Amino acid sequence: MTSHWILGPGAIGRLLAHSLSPLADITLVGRRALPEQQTITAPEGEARSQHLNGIASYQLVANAPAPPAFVHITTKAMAAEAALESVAGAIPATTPLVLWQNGFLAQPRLTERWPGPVLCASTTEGAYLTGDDGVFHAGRGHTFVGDLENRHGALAQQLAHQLSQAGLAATAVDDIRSRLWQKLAVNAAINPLVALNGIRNGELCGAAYAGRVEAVVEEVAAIMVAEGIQAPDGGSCLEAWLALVWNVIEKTSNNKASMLQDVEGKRLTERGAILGPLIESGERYGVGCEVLLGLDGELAVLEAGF
Ligand code: KPL
Repeated sequence: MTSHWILGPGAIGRLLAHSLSPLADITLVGRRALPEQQTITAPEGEARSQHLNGIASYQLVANAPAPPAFVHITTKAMAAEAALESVAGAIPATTPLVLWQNGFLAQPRLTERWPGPVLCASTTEGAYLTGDDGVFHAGRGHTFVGDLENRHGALAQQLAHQLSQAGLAATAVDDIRSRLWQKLAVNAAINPLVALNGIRNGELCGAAYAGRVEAVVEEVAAIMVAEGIQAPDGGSCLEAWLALVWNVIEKTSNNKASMLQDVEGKRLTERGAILGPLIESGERYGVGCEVLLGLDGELAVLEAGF
């Protein structure tokens, strides 16, 4: 059986663990041990309980199970490097990593730093925690897997095959960098505005916010041109990015975006991983990013109060 360690037993981590568990040898690694009996509720409503092996990261070096075939890092973007550090002493430096973070912060840093293969996953699976022992698989999506330098296609295929067998539809791709930036563009247009205003995604269509969405997308579209990233439909003009963003807003109109959930829970947001790479790129290429800087500043003020 292929063995997978999953660092960060949040919603995506537990969804992965539950899905892979019947086919693979799973270990959930967190800062603290979770109840071993865990329940997942499927999008259709059916609940299933199973035993998931867990271990706290501080116990790993002394009690490490055999080295895994894959280490998945499913923490928030800003916690990914620390999560890897917490297990690095217990795994060979050739172990493949799989990064599930939003944005584009952890992916280039860990690709540069880790000697072994680093795969990145971009997923539209929806899940949220219902407690210490439960996760709700809110919506089925699709996961794309690849590495930033296109050197590990066979490994990406192997992982995509295993995820698909586990019921998480997945495809290995050779353009994961573009896919991560496309998702980042959408996240940048939606997440800060809904988090700052305490609204559901769909409310961005209203007159109070639509102009601000368009102002963000205008900057993002110009940065994407500088980065050489096309919209998923192949277009690179402002209209293509606007169409993408409005489409996601419509499809997720009732969602409480992840950044809003963080703000409501008084947790640090992923602004550094979502707005950070765009602002850095805008400044590097001399593309205006005043609106993005404004949102980042407003979020920083909000976070300072947590
Ligand atoms: O990915 C999302 C998130 O919440 O982080 C969006 C697309 C904004 C949907 O809510």
